[in-house]
Amino acid sequence: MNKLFELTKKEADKQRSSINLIASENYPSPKVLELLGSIWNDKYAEGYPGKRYYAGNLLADELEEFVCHKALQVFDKTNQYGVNVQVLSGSPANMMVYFTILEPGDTVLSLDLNSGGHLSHLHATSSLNKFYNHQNYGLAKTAEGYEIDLEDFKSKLAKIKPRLVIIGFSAYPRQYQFSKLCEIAHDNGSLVLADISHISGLVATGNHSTPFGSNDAGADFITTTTHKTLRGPRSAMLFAKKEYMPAINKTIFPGTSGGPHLNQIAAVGQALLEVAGDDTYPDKKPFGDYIKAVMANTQALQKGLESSGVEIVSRTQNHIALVKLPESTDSLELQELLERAGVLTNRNAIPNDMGSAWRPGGLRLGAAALTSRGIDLKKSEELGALVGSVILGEGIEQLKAFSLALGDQLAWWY
Ligand code: DSN
Repeated sequence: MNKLFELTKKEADKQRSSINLIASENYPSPKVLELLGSIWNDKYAEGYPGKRYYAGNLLADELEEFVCHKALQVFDKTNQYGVNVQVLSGSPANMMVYFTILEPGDTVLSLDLNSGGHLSHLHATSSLNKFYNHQNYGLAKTAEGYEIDLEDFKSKLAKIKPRLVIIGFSAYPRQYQFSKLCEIAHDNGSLVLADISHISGLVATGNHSTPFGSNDAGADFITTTTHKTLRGPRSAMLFAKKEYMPAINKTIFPGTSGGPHLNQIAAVGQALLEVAGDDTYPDKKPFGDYIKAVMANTQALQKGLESSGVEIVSRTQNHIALVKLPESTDSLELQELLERAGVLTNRNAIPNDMGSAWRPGGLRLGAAALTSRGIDLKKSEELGALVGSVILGEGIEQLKAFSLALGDQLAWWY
């Protein structure tokens, strides 16, 4: 066995024995992985179905058209959107929107990183800030934690008049009404990009409001990665109102990208078949039931965390539980300690964080991956309580024993 296969085997063993609470990760079906490693990898297909620059793409045309059709069937009930499935991942998908509709000097309004925004939403460190101006809206404290500050959102829109508003988050445990936010932004004359990378599984199953809407109630552009709650391969999709599709397609090819990764497109198609109920994940559960279980398990995890005395930033309404760490905690050391006990998490910034990006003040947890492995409510709550104890400085041996046993018990599909 060469070094690469040796490492892959070790990683598989490690994944199987790990308790994965990273909110942006998941375990796609073996069919998704099979297609990702399939002969679609061998083919170049610059262009779009019906207009390719190399020979031999009739089946590639059929594949891409099929996957686009499935994507629209799963997400768009309005028949107002088109989709491009050639984008390689979430951050490039967002960039394709910027390159399509922004001119140098245009202003973009998005949620700031500490409040749960994403790096690719033109955070201060983004290389794209040399082309565009960037401003943030923020969160307001409510009885449930922190939620989008509608007054701030409205007043920033009125004051800044951004060309583009981004609605979509990386560490935001609450739900929000896309139609309301889209209407406010459109009333102001701004275009809207909804980045549903984290919640696309929830949106697809009606467990979160949708940005696919008619007229002003819908986002103009919608991006999503396909490997988080959607449970597909590492890839992305870019939806846009039909009027913007020719420009979006042109930005992607030939504007910025070469040949699409047909193997990724095929694997995304498999994930969409599973979401639509045309095929199933190995546990045979309908995808809608899976998403409901993810949300219930996240609540159980949060209940366990709270029972240990840990502080929750905002009460979960999705697949994310966000913890405010005690002031004295070094979040990097905590993350490493949990990993040594077999539990994978990621340290994360939280609203009003005084820590650095390397040692922020929060810990983000999610139940999407463990739910794919069949964890139940009781175990999720126990796990939350044990992780909570470790956060507060106790019980590392108990957590280690629990995670070892749980890793053995949970399903493993590969
Ligand atoms: N790591 C992913 C997330 O957590 O949002 C994407 O950057």
